[in-house]
Amino acid sequence: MSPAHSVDLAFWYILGISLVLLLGITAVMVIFVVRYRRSRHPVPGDIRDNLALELVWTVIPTLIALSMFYMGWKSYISLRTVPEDAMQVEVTAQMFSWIFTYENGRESENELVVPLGRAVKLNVSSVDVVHSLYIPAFRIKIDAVRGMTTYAWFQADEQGEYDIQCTEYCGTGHSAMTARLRIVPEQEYLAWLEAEE
Ligand SMILES: [Cu+2]
Repeated sequence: MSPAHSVDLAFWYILGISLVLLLGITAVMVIFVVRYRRSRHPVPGDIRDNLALELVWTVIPTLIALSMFYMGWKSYISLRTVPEDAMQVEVTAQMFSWIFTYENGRESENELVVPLGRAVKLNVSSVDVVHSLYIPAFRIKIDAVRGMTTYAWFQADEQGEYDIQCTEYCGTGHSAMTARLRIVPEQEYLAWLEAEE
């Protein structure tokens, strides 16, 4: 499963459980308010030392919380595990643009072009302040820090154009620090790679 897919799965799983709990708790609350109102039940029942009840309300929420952790953990692992055959692109952040450097030395500014169907590893750094590389379409977001290299990876199985944004406030030009990601067929990518800028 692709990282983007497993991130989405974790999101929908947690949202689904939240909805079930919201509706369930609200329904039980309304029923209790009506059924056990003071005019009908002036003396409340004593439910202390109900071992079965205590076990149920401890074990079930624990299992639910652990399963949510498991879904998040699995998507995190897939985001951090880069396929061995991934192509590498160096990403350099600066106030206020993105420089992409390819394996053959070609550079492009604010435009990341990658071939369809190949894993792409982005090695991210900064020449000045802290920036953050964000590609929402592929659910990846990683800080760009001077003096260290961080990474993210993705694989596109469809042609398309997507937004890249800086998501760490880095100065007055921060809001304009955007770039485009273009996914093109392999042949078009190779032609682009060899073309002069
Ligand atoms: Cu920035």
